Amino acid sequence: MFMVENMKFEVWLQKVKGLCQPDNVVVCSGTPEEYDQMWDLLISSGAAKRLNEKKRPNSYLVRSDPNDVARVENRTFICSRKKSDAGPNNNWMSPHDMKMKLSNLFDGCMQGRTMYVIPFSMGPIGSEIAHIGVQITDSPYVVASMHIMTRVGKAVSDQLGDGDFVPCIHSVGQPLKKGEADVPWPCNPDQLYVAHFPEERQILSFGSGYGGNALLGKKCFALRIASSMAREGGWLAEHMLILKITNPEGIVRYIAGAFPSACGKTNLAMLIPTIPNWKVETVGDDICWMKFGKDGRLYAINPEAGFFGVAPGTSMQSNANAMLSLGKNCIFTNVAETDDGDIWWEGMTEEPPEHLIDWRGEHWTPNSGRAAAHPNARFTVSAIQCPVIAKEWEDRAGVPISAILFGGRRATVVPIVNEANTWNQGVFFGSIVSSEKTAAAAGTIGELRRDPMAMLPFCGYNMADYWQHWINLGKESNAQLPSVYYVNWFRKDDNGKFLWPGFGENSRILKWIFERCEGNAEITETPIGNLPMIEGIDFSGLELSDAEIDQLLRVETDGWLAEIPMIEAYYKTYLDRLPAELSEELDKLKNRLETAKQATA
Ligand code: O2Y
Ligand code: MN
Repeated sequence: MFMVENMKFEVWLQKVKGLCQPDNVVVCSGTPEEYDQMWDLLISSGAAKRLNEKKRPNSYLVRSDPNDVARVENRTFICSRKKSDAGPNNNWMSPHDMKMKLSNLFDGCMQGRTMYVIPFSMGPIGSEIAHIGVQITDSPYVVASMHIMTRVGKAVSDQLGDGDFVPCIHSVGQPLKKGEADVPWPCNPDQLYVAHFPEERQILSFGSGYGGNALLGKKCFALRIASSMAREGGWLAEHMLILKITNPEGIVRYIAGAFPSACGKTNLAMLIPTIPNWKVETVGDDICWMKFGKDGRLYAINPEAGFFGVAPGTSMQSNANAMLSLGKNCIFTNVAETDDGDIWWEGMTEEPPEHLIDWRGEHWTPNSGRAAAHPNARFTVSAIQCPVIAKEWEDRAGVPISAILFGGRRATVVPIVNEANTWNQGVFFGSIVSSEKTAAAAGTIGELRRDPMAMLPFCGYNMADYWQHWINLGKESNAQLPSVYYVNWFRKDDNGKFLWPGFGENSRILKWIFERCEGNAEITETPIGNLPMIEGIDFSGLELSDAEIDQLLRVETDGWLAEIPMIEAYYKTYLDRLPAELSEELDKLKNRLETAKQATA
């Protein structure tokens, strides 16, 4: 049996074992043999199927329970001692009440099952930016997924030594009585809790085996708990991709970017530039931890080791590098299965196959009138399989960040790119990130959802305190902070047609940002921030009229003035915790817009 020699680990393990009462305990070694054993178990339980070896070597299709298909925000809790410390952005329960509830639920919850104990590193082992966690779980699917999404194995236990780690306890919440037959995907959605204890840095998750609810290194640790650790330690744990950009002269810059869901974050992270001789490579697609280096710059690591991407909509057109990553050694969850033992999802090909087995395991044809893959179907793949993974992606020192992008999905008002004049204005940009709702629910299309820094579901404490933390970092004496940009790829014309082609063409905007960082691009100062000069962006070869370019780069004074009361109302939800610096930024914006309006009246 694999051993971990750590006092805190030993004491905790015995306590959890006594509570959960598993039939067996396995401390995971992270070896390929262990990975294969998990799949043998998942195949024999009926949860997984090995795909056609010739088409998709060493890859598996998993079907979850139809009631356990996504992160469940309304069952996700921040259990800080004070409710106000969790903030209006989080569900809250007191640590005492949550522990009472969960100790009842965890009592005997692993009977008839094996308890797996997974020491894992978030970030390159030995990096000063990385941190270690240990996840206990009764799900072999979670073990296999953690092998891909995090670093698991002896090197992690060696690094841990007698040091500290974030304890993460997970159970699918379905014990087995003696002789009771298991179901393919055990779960307990009626008793689902994903609970975070930021003050004691602990995660307890019960009832779901899926994604962000169950792979506790990802959203739970790397964002919710880490954001709270980062506040204490003077660093940043962010919901950001990390890009490496190389210009034709070979100069390299790194950019981080936060975007709410459905804004093409993974596509941007793996973008193929359309402008000649520029190169874009991936460091991370979802999470970014940044700590100050001795030179005062922010150095970033991707704490994850894999991608857990949304499958539907991913194609050779939208994200060729993601598709090329998926040739082998993958897990596909809730996608459809083709007749030749491969996988398919909506958007993968222009024409759907004539027959499929859908994500629920039922026969499907194009006339079935329902999606073949679940809209939140996922691929899980090691980052190393991405053809454009940057060689620095595992650098222990991290990569120095030159620019931070914030962006949302906005059909109107917001220009394609806008540079903050100061750090505080950049924090203001992040605090007002918003996307139009794309859900078809009546009356919600076009309605704005504020998602500050794309962290609304992931900030482990009061969002207003989080903004204050960002502002305070700007006051660090030797800080050499990145410049901040707000981008909007989703501007539409008056007929509702997207003005900007997006995808690889976004490289034109990245080029301008890169050149700004190099000090080689001019700006126009405007009431909303610094906009590019028209000639500063390479629009060559795009079918864009002068009027359309003007619309992409215009300051819509009236539209912005109409935003002010909406931002004020949003800020009011944070009461007196709102940083004074953000109220000041809002006032200054309002004044500049009013002055501009009067000047043109
Ligand atoms: O539904 C889930 O559990 C996955 S959520 C997710 C997965 C990968 C990257 N980002 C997200 C997200 O919700 O931001
Ligand atoms: Mn995400």
